[in-house]
Amino acid sequence: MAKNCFLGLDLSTQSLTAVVIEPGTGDLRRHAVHFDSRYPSYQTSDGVIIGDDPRVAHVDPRMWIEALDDMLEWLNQGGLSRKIGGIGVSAQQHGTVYLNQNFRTALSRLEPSKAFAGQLKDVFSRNTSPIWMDSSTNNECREITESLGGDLNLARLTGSAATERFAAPQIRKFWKENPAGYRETTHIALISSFVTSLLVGNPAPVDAGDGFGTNLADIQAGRWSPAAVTATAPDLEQRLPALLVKDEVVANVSSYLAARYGFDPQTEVIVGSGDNPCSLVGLGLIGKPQIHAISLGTSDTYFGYTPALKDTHRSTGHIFGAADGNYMFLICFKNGSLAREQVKDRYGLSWDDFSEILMQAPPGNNGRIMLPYFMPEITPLVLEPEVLRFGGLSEEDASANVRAVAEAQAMAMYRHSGWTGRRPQSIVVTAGGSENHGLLKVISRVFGTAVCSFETKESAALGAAIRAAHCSLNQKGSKISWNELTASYADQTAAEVIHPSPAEVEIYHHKNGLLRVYEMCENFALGIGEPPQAKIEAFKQQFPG
Ligand code: XUL
Repeated sequence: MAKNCFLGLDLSTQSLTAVVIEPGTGDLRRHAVHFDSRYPSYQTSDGVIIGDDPRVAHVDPRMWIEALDDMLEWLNQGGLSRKIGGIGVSAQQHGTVYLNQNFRTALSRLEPSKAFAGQLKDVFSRNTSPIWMDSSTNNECREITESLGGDLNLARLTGSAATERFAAPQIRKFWKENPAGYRETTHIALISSFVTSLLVGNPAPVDAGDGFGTNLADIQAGRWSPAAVTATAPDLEQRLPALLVKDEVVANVSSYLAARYGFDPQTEVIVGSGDNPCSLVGLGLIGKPQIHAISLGTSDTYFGYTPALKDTHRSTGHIFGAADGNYMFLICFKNGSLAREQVKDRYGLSWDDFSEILMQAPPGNNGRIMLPYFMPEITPLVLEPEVLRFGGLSEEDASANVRAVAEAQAMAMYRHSGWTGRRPQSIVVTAGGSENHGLLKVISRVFGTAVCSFETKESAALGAAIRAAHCSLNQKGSKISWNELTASYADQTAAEVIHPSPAEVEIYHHKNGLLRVYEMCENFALGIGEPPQAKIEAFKQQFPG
């Protein structure tokens, strides 16, 4: 039986998605399992357990295991699993899974007559996993920053200043609050390495795409940093997965996976990675630093490929590893699609109405600005959620609020991505929100650049499948390039491209333009700047409706 297909699994915030590709044919099969509706007993809302403190965001990892069981069952029932030669895992980044000494033995003794879920109930030393939306570790971030010589030094060493959602502060908090639970923990996986472990039947390594998003790695050396590990918690390194800087085959699927879910025992599993590093591959951006990407998913992310590390002084944004052993930059915004949804629902609109309002809107919104911190925000760091309105933006005005949320999100991306170097020649937009043409139009005006949307919404799962194909085929000597593999899926020449007019761009980039107004509003809200009124008036005079 020829095994020409490759499987990408993406465990995102709200769902588990599978994409199966057959390189060379352009064929693509997809399937998704949604957490809230399918597993109500875990009481998640948009994939997360909602507690009283808006800064805390956890998930019971047993829910992810159930979803994996269901997905593997779907692949088996449809006859797909036996056609698969290699598997790549993508997952929401930064979440940590805490495992006890039963983990290894339970994986080696799985009985093929039963699903994963029932057999892995007792492998956890912590019942829930903090995920990327958690911002409850500000104290631990401060402690780690102090031990490692300040924000700039930490960003230079690990690729990021101490960041609330990252593994290091999360692990430190767990160790401080529950030392007995920490002692019981023998292995701390990232979500991507956890899912990979289930597929191969052993604790699996993590790649640099996900591993650099921990505040624990030395990104120059490509290994865990002894200083960062020591600053986090005692005896931590022995609990961490191995760190790989380049895609590699980790192992073949476990005998359990072959026996229960119909995979060929020779099916290879490559090292898992984060959803954003996988999207970079799925969008065809490896080796293309001139094109940047925006993912409008549960989080909004702005990212791009960088062939070499540049020594920039900065404390915002992140550097992660890319699939080819080079790097990518990323800036993450928590008030992404959920904030847009809040505004849409507040005014009883459909997504079509929302997009239409943006398509019709004159750029600039007459100087009216919203800071849409419905939840604690990552960029800029806002720990107490609050929605702020400036320039006479009335809460009753549906259209003005729709414009204000979309413009604020695009302007935050522009403002906080300046440190990454050259502005892009073009931007490709992916994930759910990329279907919204109004949003694409706003982004093109704010960035002053051509914008197109990516046809396949599941760019992370697609990227994971392409990474599996690239790694597996090249290890067998086939010398297939990233471009050849992505060409049939990431053909941006076929997409509709939006070009902004110079006059529209000027409304944001003029010295009295909306970007300057936005910056002042943001600084004012953060308590580091003057009230923005004068700048708003200057904008209105310069661009009177
Ligand atoms: C990136 C980030 C999110 C998650 C969820 O740093 O936190 O994009 O990966 O998708």
